[in-house]
Amino acid sequence: MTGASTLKIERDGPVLIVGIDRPHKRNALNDETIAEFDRLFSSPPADARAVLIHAVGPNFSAGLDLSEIAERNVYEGVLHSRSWHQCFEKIEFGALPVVAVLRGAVVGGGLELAATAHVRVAERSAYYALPEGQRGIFVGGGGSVRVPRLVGVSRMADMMLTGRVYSAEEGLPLGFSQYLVDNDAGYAKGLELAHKMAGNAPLTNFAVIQALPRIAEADPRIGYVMESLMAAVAQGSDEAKARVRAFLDHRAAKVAKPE
Ligand code: 1HE
Repeated sequence: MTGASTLKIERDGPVLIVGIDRPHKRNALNDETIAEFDRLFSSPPADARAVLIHAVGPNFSAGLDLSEIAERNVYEGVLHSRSWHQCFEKIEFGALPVVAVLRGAVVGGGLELAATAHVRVAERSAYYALPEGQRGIFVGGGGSVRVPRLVGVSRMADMMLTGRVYSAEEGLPLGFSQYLVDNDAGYAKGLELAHKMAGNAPLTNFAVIQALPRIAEADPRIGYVMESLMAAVAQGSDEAKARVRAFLDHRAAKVAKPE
């Protein structure tokens, strides 16, 4: 503990807002930041329904705080990487849907953190890179599992081997983000999306966070059965019945048609 928090925590109704707050170090993630994320996602406020992760300052995150790695031996390096895994697992597979607002550097461990979010909103200033190759290291925050799911193994290999950098515009169709907005518009867009997610039935959000990615990676014969079980659990809940009844009684919103 340094005493000075590296995360800025706020609330907007049901949305828990988490700002990475080390702008003077380009939001590089040091041990304290990871520990603070871990504590927060280990026991988020009971009344929170969604999370918004954003950057204080113009960069989402410059990745691992490189000033700390010189101190570690090989075994400590393994434990350090595992501490990121444990923390990021809590973000990706917690009970709450997470939106990340990306801007400026989304680099190395910053991209690994972004990949834990369920929805990513990129501002035009965002750029994606994995400079681990140039630094003589490797990803250690789950990036070799999560980043290929977003953009494919060959694209990640190219980024690590050649230092290739993708812009926010390029990143949208490739899967780095699902949304692209103008600079300084990401926070509002992310908050709007977080409120939408917070308005869902908690059991549906649970199914999307916990069941969907596991079904997508399961043997299809197992996946179909898991899907049927999850569907029946969700459908049988009182909240689902009330929401379906509201639609049939013309009391619920229709699907919005594209403009
Ligand atoms: C840092 C870090 C950092 C900045 N660790 N201190 N990540 C990287 O290899 C990216 C390294 N950073 C950069 O390439 C650049 O800083 C940026 C392109 C992101 C931003 O450039 P710029 O010109 O806006 O800032 P700057 O002048 O380079 O940095 C400002 C300060 O932040 C400076 O400190 P100062 O004390 O000299 O003012 C930098 O040293 C500091 N800083 N980035 C520590 N990353 C679980 S494994 C994950 C593995 C990885 O993430 S490897 C990738 C690491």
